[in-house]
Amino acid sequence: MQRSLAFAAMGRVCPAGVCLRGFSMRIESGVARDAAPLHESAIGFSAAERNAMREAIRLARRGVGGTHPNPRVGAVVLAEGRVAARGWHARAGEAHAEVSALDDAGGQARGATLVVTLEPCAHHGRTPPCVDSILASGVRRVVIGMVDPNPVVDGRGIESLRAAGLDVAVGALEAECRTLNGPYLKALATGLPWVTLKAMLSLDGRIATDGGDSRGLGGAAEQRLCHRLRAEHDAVLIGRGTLLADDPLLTVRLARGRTPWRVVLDSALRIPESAAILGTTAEAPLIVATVATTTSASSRVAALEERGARVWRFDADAAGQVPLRPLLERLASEGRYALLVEGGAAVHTSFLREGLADGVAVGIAPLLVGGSTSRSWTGDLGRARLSDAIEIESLRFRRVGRDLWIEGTIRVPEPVHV
Ligand code: AOF
Ligand code: ZN
Repeated sequence: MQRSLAFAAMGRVCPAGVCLRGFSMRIESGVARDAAPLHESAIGFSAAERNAMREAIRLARRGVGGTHPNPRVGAVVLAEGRVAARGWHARAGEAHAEVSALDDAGGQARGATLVVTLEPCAHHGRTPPCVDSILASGVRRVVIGMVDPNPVVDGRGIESLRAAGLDVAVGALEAECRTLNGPYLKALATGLPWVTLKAMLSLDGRIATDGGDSRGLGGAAEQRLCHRLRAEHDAVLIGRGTLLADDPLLTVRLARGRTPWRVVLDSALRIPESAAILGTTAEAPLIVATVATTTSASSRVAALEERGARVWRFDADAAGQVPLRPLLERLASEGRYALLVEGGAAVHTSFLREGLADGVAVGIAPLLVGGSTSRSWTGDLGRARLSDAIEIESLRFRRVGRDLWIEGTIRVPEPVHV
């Protein structure tokens, strides 16, 4: 279906240089190669159209946490230079953004401009082609943020609109539109989810005291933010160490939104039956990822499945652990395109060493914890020189209650082999 079609795009390379951090994405299609260049009119946007695109991006963000495996899309109808109607895509299977904006516009769409963050689709999926609705609406001009790399679209929407005589401009606020859909674009290009590593630290860089006390390191506002972050992701992941230390539920309780899938890395399948998270499997899927193969494990598998957990087995990696890449591939293939990793340090370190992390979300509490064995949120990254350090870019700093929050993306995640 749509997902398998999407993954047909994997591994393609980018002759046109349309690149999203460490990987490349090909946007050129058979259709586009033979027709006029897709970006032909990329420089012709009015100030009103750029502002409308900004509004469309804001609208699209309302879909964060709900749309995958579909993209986040927003749309605005501009009539006589004013925003006359708005729409966004809320979740897979529901109306596409441009169709809901056109519905909202009614007769005002005639002769107007449609501004949409992603190329309209031209295929019959769970919903009919948006291009048909656009043509029926009487819209005269369409301003598009970026080409949809989904192989079932990939330039065909633009070509159909142009073939019908509409004025189509592509590339308005393209960088922002790409950032909006980082997880969708990454999953389409690589078959892996967008991975954000989340940690809470003291001002002296520790995640806990020497005795392992970490509860309440973040203030009340930080805890609400953490729940919102969960709601914005399709899955959250922790290691068994964190499960044993904190006994977390990983549900969304202090923010609006639904609980994401929960994933626990448990190579030997020793998750205790008393773990609180096992009481929450009716609320959202719980996946226990393991490499356990022995017969003794099969009774534990049965016990976990009886509690409603799903057990995913993998062949162990060289260290006897759950191999991260196959696990991530499976999550992406199930439409989980945005993954939040909540630790602990060994798990974060593995993601960083294998070059599988895309972003960080780190809180810093104004507390000095000290200690001689207390750790930071990363372990040995195999970087001997400062010049080899993993760099974080596109930084955003926020004050959250008494704490400081830093978010950013990881620049060129290079695997380290030591
Ligand atoms: C969306 N929302 O606003 C736009 C999309 O099978 P469907 O109907 O869910 O279509 C999915 C594809 O349609 C999606 O992967 C993307 O390529 C395209 N455009 N999808 O869900 C939207 N504009
Ligand atoms: Zn569509």
